[in-house]
Amino acid sequence: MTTLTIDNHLSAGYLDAALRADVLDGLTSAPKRLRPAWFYDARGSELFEEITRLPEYYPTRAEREILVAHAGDIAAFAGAQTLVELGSGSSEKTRLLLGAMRSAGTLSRYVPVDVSESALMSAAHALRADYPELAVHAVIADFGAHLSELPRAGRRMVAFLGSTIGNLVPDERAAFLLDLYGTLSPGDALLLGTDLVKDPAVLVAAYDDAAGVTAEFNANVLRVLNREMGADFDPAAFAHRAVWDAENEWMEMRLRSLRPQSVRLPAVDLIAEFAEGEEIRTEISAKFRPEGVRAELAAGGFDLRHWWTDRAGRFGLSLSFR
Ligand code: AVJ
Repeated sequence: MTTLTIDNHLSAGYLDAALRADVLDGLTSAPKRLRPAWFYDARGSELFEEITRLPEYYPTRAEREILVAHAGDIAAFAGAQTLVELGSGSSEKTRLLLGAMRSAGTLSRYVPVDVSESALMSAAHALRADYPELAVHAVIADFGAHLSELPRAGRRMVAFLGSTIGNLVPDERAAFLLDLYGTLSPGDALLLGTDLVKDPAVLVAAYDDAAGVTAEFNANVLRVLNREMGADFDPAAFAHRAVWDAENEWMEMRLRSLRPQSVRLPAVDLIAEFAEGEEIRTEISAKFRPEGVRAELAAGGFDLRHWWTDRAGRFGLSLSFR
């Protein structure tokens, strides 16, 4: 029988306080910004799942192609009993890894880590049928803040897929990798998905799809602020923008105010003033080069030993060791 354990590191007030602090800081900065973590309420998580099926949004398919081809090698190289997955969401690609680790005869425990309790619960329940012998230890946590509280027993592989690391700016990535290094033991592995630098037209299309799903996803953050903070954003008064920053080699999503407007945010006692055309940066999504991935990992103490891409060379998956 599957055993299911749940650790909750997010007290009722934690997310609320983090949201308020972040929104106050971000909307009083110039230029205005919000953290991409706030996209992912239930609706935002659904919209992201929809994005992963869009013809323009290649990263999910490209990463899945790599996992289909190499999950067996990954399981053999890592030799881990525990798979820890950061930002596990729906845990869909995870099945490829779990299956390979089970075939390799090493798998005993899966530790999905996510801020979304609903995503964790449905993923854990969906796995029970297919992996009756697997111990699932779900951790509700902000992986930026609670890395040191992850369960430690046995050799571990930490999977951080989907290029979610690209949501962090370089300084944050460095801090994250050092933190992660600190919580791992020698021989533990890091499986890291990184979207690669490519033709900007391909990138812009991936973040500005023809069906408008990404625009909906972007505007959803305003609905989250309205609901959680009693704000009065009019989502229709902002336009979705996807911009390639060639110098930093990252995509930016922005929301551009279509007219001058004042927005009330009673929860932080703020009235945010927007000029016509003023933008909020809602996400960066860094794109990587193989040598950059290796260097960032090395600076964090990780030795990159295996590197795979999809056939079209759009996405990279690396396996490094502590
Ligand atoms: C889940 C953060 C990897 O940056 O590509 C998709 C989120 N944003 N479309 C990404 C996203 C716009 C995605 N990550």
